Amino acid sequence: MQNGATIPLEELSHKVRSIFVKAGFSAQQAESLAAVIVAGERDGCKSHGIYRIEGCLRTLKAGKVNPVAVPQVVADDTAIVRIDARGGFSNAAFDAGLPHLVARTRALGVACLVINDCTHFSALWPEVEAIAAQGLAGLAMCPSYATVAPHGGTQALLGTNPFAFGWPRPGQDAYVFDFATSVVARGEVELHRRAGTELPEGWAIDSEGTPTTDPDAALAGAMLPFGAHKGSAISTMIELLAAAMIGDLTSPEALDFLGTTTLAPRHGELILAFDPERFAAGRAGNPFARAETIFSAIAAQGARLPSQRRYAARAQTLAQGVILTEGERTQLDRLHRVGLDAVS
Ligand code: NDP
Ligand code: PYC
Repeated sequence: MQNGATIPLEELSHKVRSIFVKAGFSAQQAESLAAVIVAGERDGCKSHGIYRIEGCLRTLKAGKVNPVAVPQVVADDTAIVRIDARGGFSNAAFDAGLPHLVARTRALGVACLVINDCTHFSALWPEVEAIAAQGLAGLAMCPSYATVAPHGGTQALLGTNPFAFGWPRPGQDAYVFDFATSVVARGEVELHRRAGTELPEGWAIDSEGTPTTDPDAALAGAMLPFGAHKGSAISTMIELLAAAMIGDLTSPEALDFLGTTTLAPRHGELILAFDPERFAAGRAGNPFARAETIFSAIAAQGARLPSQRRYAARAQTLAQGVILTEGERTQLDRLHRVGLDAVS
């Protein structure tokens, strides 16, 4: 095997779960954390895969996450389901809230999940994919901490603020996109730093506001929004909807609260779900069939759908296991053996 060795998915899940349990996370928190991290490795999404374990442990060691938080669900007969994550990671909170979100969306046609007071580091596609698996369309967004300069600015202010959408496709994988509203996720910059490689041009500026391809200078300076003023505005919208509107921390507030970008930030998250059949009721055409017309027309031009690469990576992993480098396997073993003492 070139550059690595395969490990069965179940073995990796077990190992990641037990790293978290040994470090002091409850079974509920460890299960949800391991699921999202292993899903990242399974689908070839390295920026939110096993390399994030260290960050989770560092955040725990610094006392900035509640490892035994039991998310509290507040669901009534309105369209807003609230989850108080109690300072735990967002993942257990989402898992606890999903059945309520689905039930309210089926009852009302549209509903949302507000997660408050969570610690957040993960990709959002597992969440919109889980909503799409219920036959619903989903939108998820959250702030982060101030690491991105607004278009035309020179200093970090916005977060990398991810934005994800899922649309169910009966009988096949959902249409899903999920991206940072910065040019790339900050995790990609960190992976370049670790590999000792230069960043592509256009990703970042240094602390003086000058364009840079040096990952260290970029991490000390600011990343840039994708699509210039357009990404900057979408990122600002996320600060408004998924922070100010839900009574939780904006990206600059999250950075002030935490005081560092080396730990996972505390803030909230907003997730919306829509029942396409309820919206289309009484109008001509089946929304799922009409969606397929669009997807086919995209493919007919030779373009690919978002998540197509990810689903292909997943199929390969399910057949062969996860490929990890020797360095990754050594680090996993070390985290398993040494626990919190392995991180500073
Ligand atoms: P990418 O730019 O790698 O990819 C974004 C999306 O675009 C994916 O759905 C991807 O599908 C799709 N895509 C990529 N290339 C193409 C193409 N040529 N044609 C069609 N679709 C394409 O993502 P980012 O680096 O911006 O973000 C990575 C992850 O980081 C996200 O999962 C995000 O949630 C996470 N993140 C989390 C944050 C947090 O605070 N929790 C903050 C910022 C980011 P595919 O996967 O199939 O390539
Ligand atoms: O990759 O940009 C990122 C990120 C920030 C917080 C979690 N992920």
